[in-house]
Amino acid sequence: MQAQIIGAPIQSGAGQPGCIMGPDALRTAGLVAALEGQGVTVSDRGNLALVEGPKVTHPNPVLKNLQHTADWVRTLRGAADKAMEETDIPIFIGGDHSMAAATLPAAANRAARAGKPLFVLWLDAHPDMNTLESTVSGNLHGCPVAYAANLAPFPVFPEVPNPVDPTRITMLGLRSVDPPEAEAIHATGVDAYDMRAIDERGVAEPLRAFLERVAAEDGHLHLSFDVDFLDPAIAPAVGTTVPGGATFREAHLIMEMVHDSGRLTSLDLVELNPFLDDRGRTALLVTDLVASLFGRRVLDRPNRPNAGRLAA
Ligand code: 4U7
Ligand code: MN
Ligand code: MN
Ligand code: MN
Repeated sequence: MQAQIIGAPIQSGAGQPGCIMGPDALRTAGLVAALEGQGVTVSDRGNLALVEGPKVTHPNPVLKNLQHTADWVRTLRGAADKAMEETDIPIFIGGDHSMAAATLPAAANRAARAGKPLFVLWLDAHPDMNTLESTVSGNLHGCPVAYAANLAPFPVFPEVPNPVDPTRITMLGLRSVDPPEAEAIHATGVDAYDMRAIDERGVAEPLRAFLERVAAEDGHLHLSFDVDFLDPAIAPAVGTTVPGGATFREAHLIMEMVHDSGRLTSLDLVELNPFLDDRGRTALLVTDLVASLFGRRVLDRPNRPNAGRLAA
């Protein structure tokens, strides 16, 4: 299996700086070796360079870094559409979650070309379903799902020829949802499991049902992993920490089950802010989770006495 790594050092969609260092921190933590250790042939394409695009404006004055983020989304969209053609599994390393405004439409384009439905597994404390009108913070990393699913006009971003079907999106880990986002989840039929649902049911049951749907419909599967899905006690390197997140084992189990499904077709690793990390532990944890996602089993894990202290 072949994978391409595409670094997108974008931070203008987030409320605080630092995600620009995300791709390099993931490489430093050993992302390429983790993939190669699972037999993946990796081509690391390095970090993208921003290409400035057409001038965009919007009447909502609260929107932050609109031009810069729009330029990034356009730049990454071009690279993502290309990577989708070239490799089995494009891995987009960020960078803030506004990246998904490029990677989701690109994944949907590839699925449409293949005549398959696209499913999205969204692991995040937040649904990122704000519109350019509903966002209160003005941070565009809170908007990519609304854009990619065509829930509202986003004239500042490129056209979306193949909108993502909201009923084929499963979200796990939600615990910070704005009122317009809650409304959008209900109105569109996104399959959303907040942390209360996970407390009651665990991650395996809803995830198994989702993966069975993907298999039954012979779908493509894009996994968008926002580091704030994890509990901040084990993953401090995020700008938008919300207490009560996924545990170490819940996160690994999800990765192991997605691997076993054999369905993964593209991946985002986003929102890592190394400036806020504690001796690289969050970057190391994410890298470890990627190893599980590509097939490392519990019994194959190196038994490093200090690994638990580092990663958990
Ligand atoms: B992330 C938020 F208000 N909803 O819009 C917003 F809570 O990519 C948070 O999931 C967005 O980290 C978080 O600013 C975006 C806020
Ligand atoms: Mn997010
Ligand atoms: Mn989030
Ligand atoms: Mn975040």
